[in-house]
Amino acid sequence: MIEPVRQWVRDASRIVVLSGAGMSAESGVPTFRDAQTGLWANFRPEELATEQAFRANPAMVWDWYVSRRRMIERVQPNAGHFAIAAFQQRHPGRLTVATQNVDGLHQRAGSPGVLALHGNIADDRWLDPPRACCRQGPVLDGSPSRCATCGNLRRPAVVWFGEMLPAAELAAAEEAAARCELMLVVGTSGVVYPAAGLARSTRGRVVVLNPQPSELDDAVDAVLAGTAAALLPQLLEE
Ligand code: BV8
Repeated sequence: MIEPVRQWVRDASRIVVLSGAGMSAESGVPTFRDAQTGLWANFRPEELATEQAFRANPAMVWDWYVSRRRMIERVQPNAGHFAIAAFQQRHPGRLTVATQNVDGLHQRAGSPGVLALHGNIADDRWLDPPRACCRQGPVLDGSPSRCATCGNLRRPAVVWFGEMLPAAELAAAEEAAARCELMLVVGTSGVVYPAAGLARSTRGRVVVLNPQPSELDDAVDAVLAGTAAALLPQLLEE
């Protein structure tokens, strides 16, 4: 099945890659379907990645992000990330990356203009709108820093469940999806919206790259059962 898809890549003047956690699995980043470990083993990501969870237990949720940040600092982009970036270098403006991932690995592989739909785990922001007094205090391990005057907390600059996606990135991704001839949906269970909805709203052909079945398989033109690091070099390298 890979040969027709290679031809679709050659024929497409506009391509979108919509990536999820499986894109980074071969870099050693656990996916969201993978069981949480340690202190968080009893929680589902949907329960931890929320404002409510953070307000209820800032230290526990903050610790989860600190441990994920430390793990992401130790990993590298994989052959799938590099195949996408190399294609973008060879064909400027022809391939757009819209990612659900917060690990920054597409950017570290050299992809330009990555649409980070769910933010970036390496960045922080204020939990409540910052006041004139809000100055970032010391980041003490185990708890988020807070403004010494008003107690405003620092939080990871990611999109939590129940929060709106960044409007500019989402609009750009919707525009790219509407205009592309081909969308490669790589390493996502297709469960989380509105990101997964991009695969259903595009006018182009849609191809899923995933070793397992996904929620999107019923609505796409082809499913390539395989991994990101194995399939993307085959599809994108001339
Ligand atoms: C929103 C950042 C509007 C945080 C993430 C009630 C109220 C409000 C909203 C909702 C609601 N009920 C439902 C919703 C919508 C909700 C949603 O979709 N929930 C799901 C669980 C049903 N969405 C939202 O809340 C979004 N916002 O709707 O706002 C709104 C606002 C206010 C009020 C009303 C409406 C925000 C969603 C963003 C959440 N943040 N991340 C953090 O990282 O901590 S999402 C997070 O989970 C990831 O970023 C990722 O997007 C998602 C996990 O999905 P995947 O990427 O697919 O990963 P997964 O592990 O599931 O799958 C991995 C896949 O890879 C598997 O298929 C596997 O087979 C495959 N794989 C494995 N190895 C490989 C591989 N593939 C290729 N190669 C390999 N080697």
